[in-house]
Amino acid sequence: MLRPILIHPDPRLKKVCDPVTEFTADLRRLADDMLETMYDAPGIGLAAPQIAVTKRMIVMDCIKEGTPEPMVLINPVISWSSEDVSTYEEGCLSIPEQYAEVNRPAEVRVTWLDVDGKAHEQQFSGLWATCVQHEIDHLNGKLFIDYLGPLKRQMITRKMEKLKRERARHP
Ligand code: K1U
Ligand code: ZN
Repeated sequence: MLRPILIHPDPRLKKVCDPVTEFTADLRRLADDMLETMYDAPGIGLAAPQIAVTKRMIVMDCIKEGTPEPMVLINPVISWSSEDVSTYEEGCLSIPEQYAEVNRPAEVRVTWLDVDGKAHEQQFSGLWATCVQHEIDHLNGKLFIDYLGPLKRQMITRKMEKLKRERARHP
């Protein structure tokens, strides 16, 4: 099932999300809904708070061409970050059509649980590293515009307020 994606500014995008403690059929359905919503957008990642679910859960697939590689990460934790930094022009499904360069560690090691509660650990590099950090930020109420200066951030926020007013007038 497709879920509506929240648009910034929204207080639900600023919350620190709760860890997942129960691995139920509902959780598996939520993971399926998140992947469907991400592919439909289209996007390369999606975090649960973007669909108004305050749980520490993200999905990603950074393969742009070829066989898809959907990933579901529950309670993800960055256990190591490289000193090397990479710069990527990021976007966000909660901030449509706005892009800005963000510096982040070029490589990260992440631990997480899958939908069965099984533990995993993997090192990410390239776009996968950028995306997993962007998505984990969402779980802590942080958006990529929080890395920008106040003027740029305010300009984007005003554009999003206008977009939301227009969408409310012409749903
Ligand atoms: O979390 C999100 O809002 C999803 C976001 C993830 C992301 C993009 C760029 C850098 C870091 C994290 C997106 O997927 S925005 C859309 C996007 O990047 C894209 C869409 C279609 C094809 C390829 C990329
Ligand atoms: Zn985002």
